[in-house]
This record gives sequence, C-alpha cells and structure tokens, in this order.
Amino acid sequence: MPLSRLLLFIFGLGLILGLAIWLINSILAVYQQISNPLLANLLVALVIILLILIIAAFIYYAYLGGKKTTKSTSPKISPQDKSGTAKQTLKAVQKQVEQIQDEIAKQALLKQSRQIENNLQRGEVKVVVFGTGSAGKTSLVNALIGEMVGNVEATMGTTEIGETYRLKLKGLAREILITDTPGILEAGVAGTHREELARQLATEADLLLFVVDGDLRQSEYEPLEKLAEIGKRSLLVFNKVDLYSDEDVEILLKQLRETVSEFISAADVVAIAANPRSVRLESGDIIQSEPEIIPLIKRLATVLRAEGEDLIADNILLQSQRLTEEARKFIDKQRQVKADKIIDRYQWISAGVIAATPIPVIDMLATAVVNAQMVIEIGKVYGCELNGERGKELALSLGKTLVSLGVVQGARELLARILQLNLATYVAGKAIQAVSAAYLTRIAGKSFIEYFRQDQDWGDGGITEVVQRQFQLSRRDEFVKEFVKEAIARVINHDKQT
Ligand SMILES: Nc1nc2c(ncn2[C@@H]2O[C@H](COP(=O)(O)OP(=O)(O)OP(=O)(O)O)[C@@H](O)[C@H]2O)c(=O)[nH]1
Ligand SMILES: [Mg+2]
Repeated sequence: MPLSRLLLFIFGLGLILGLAIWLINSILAVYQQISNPLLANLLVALVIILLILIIAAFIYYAYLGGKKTTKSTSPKISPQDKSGTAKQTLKAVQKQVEQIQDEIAKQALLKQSRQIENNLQRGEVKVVVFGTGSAGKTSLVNALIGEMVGNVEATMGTTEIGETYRLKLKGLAREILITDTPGILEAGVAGTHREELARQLATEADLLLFVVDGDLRQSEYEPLEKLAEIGKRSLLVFNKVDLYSDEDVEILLKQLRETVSEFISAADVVAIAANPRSVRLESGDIIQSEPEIIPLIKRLATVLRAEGEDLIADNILLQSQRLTEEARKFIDKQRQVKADKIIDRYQWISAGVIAATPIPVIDMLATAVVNAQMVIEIGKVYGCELNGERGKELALSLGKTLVSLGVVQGARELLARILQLNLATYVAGKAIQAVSAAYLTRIAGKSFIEYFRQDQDWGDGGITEVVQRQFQLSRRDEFVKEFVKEAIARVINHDKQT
C-alpha cells in the first residue's frame, strides 16, 4: 500500500473511531431517557447497523476500491488483434527501413522484418531455456526430450551456442521448438559473448523456462524481472531438488514464489530434478534415479494450451516494436549526421555575414536571417516542411533566448579570451564578432535538432533549457579550442587573402 493511502487509512480509521465513541456516548444518554425498552433497543440496533455500514464502506474504498482501479487498466486483446497490430507495425517499420541509407544496416533490418513476418505464419511455439551456468538447463532439455542431446557437464559454460530441438506435446497443435542457451553470469569475455547470445535468444522466446538450482540470487532476479518488464512470460524452474530434503524444497519453493510474486504466479514456479544424482545402495550397487520433470511438463502443457496463441502474438508484437525502435535509432543517427553538416555550413555563412557587416556588433537580426534558412533545412531533414515565416519566427525566438540567457555575452567573452591568445589584438577585435556569430549559429542549430527530434517540441524545460544545455555542451575546452582553430583558418585567414 503506498504511503499516502496508508496515511489516509489511519486518518479515516481515527475519524471513524472518534465518531463511534461520540455516537455511543450520545446513544447512551438517549437510551437512558427513553422509557420504552423496545424502542430503545431498536435505536441501538439501528445505530450499530449504521456503524457497520460506514466501516464496510471505508474498508472497501481504502483497500478494495484502490486495488480495483489499478487492475482494470489493461483490457484483454485477442491474439488475432495483436497479430493484426503486429502486421501493421511491420509494414510501418519496412517503410521506415527504406529510408535508411546505410545499405548494410538496411539489409540487416529488412532481414529481421522478414523473419518476424515468417514467424507470423510459423506453426511452432518457441520455448527458450535460460538461466545461470550449471543450473541444469541442458539436463532439463535432455530430460524433456527423453534422450541425451548435448553435453551435461559440471563446468561452467558448457553450452556455447543456442541449440534447438523439436518437441511434440499431446493436445497441442503447434510443435514446440525448445532452445538450450549458454549460462548467464559467467566470468570472462567468452562468458560475456555467450551471455549476450543467451539474452538475445531469451528475448526472441514465446515462453521462457528460467532455471535456478536454489534460492534466487540478485544477479538472477534482475534479468528475470527485466524480461518480465518487456512482457516475456516465464516459468521459474527450481532444479536439483534431489539435493534437498522435502521440507527444504517446500521452504525454498515458498521463498522463490514470494520473491517473484510481482511478475510470476505461484503455479508457474515448479520444482524438478532434471538429472538427479545417482544413489549408492548399502549393497554397494549404484542406482541412477529417474528425472522428475512431470510437474514442469504438466505446467508447460497447461500454459501452452491456454495461452500459446496469445504468447506467440505477444512475442511477434514485441519483436516488431523492437525492430521499429532499432530502425528509429538508425534514422535518427542518419538525420543527425545530415543536420550537423547543415549546421557546419551555416555557421561559417553566419561568420561571413558578420565579417562583412560594417558595424562591429553581433547583429542578431543579420544572423537570424541566416538561422531562419538553417532551421528550414534542418526541419526538412526531420521531415518537417516549414515556410519562410515560420523559419524566421523560430530563429528570432531562439535569438532572443540566446540574448536573454546571456549566452551571446558569455560566448563573446569565452571566444575573446582564446582569440586574443592566438591573434594580434587588432585582428582579434574584428574576428571576435564573426567567430561569435558562427558559434551562436552552431548553438542555435544544435538546439533546433533537439526541437525537431522531439516532433517540434522544446520539451518540458522549454526552449531555455535546451539552449542552456547546448551552450554547456559547446563550452567544453577541447571543443572551443578546436572550433577557434577552424574559425581562424576559415574566417580570418580567408579574410586576409581576399
Ligand atoms: N543433483 C542434480 N544435479 C543435476 C541436476 N540437473 C543437472 N545436474 C547437474 O548439474 C551440472 C550442470 O548441468 P547442465 O545441464 O550442464 O547445466 P547447464 O545449465 O546446461 O550448464 P551450462 O550449459 O554450463 O550453462 C551437471 O553436473 C548435471 O549433472 C539435478 O536435477 N540434480
Ligand atoms: Mg548447458
């Protein structure tokens, strides 16, 4: 229960108790005055009923009512609807991918989108076995298949790549593709590569079997929670129960269920022994115990029969959303490169305009004309067609912000210091204006990129915050020195030549 609700609950309870004491006192006084005992008892009964109703209403509001509002937020969507949405998302992403100019990235993303498209038609359900090294993932797959398929070893990192097998479950139309993955949380670079592969495979699963061999460690809880957050359905498999007494198994199972109760239901936490230790009898004979995986098979069958279609649809939707995100990042990078080139060009145009102005001031109006043209071009890169008026408007409001935030003055002082170190005073005096104009145009351009990236919105902090951030970023020593060096080469030396 959140703190605010708890406080409200305590306050309400106090109020009701106070009211109750006052009411009892008053009733007692009235009761003593009424001579007819039947009437007096009736009055008391009525008051008691009233009190019970008030308390019931209060509890309903404070507890049940609160729960109801949080639960009713996700309406049930059918698998068909989800597949439809996934199809639409895929079409949209394919269009997006067409805009990518990097041919390799474009082909890779198109391939992924075709794979998702194939998944839409595929007849199997993908189950991925995931978890820490040596928890018994391979043993579990072996036990499920009923024959030895893979190395069952005690050393960490036995399984190096994802290996997939086909399974058929009674009463399930779709075939199951079960993938054994390398263990996560292993030391070393090779371990990290394997872990990446395992995580990749896990995110592609329709259903996950997360294998642990004891209580859940923080390092296991985190990936499990993250996968649940992105919408992955998991069964938590507690393996190697033959190593514990029955009581300990019960205790551990209870602990596991409590730990993951936020995102995995109790029924989805099952205890098994995929490859139990062999037992030495008193006679000296060694008996290899049979795997105990019936609870898992039963749960797997129930879940897949009831939710299989839903899980597949959810997963396809998730994959296409991830692809959209990936494509968006590529396009964003591509746009950024283009927009940066535009800024580069316009900052030197600004410098040139100011250098040619007879009055030695940073004329915000003169640069605003340049900036207006720049903003139109940057907008075009981000798919926004602005007319001249709107461009000018944006450039002017940005110019005003630069002045009001003291960025114009700040930039001037910053550049003057560096220019005077590099040039003779009389040259520096003139150059400061031009270089400052270039520098301010750059801050303006970078701010406009943020504006267009956010769909023509300055964000919560408004234009001021964006401009301030861009000024901070452009103030870094390294950057300013490089900028001035280029400015001297482009503006001042060029000026001297002409
Ligand atoms: N006692 C007991 N040992 C088990 C059980 N299941 C697996 N083991 C042992 O645990 C060790 C690791 O088993 P694997 O199946 O290779 O584990 P894994 O999770 O695939 O390991 P990696 O591929 O290295 O990540 C082996 O020695 C198995 O014999 C079980 O139910 N009980
Ligand atoms: Mg393995």
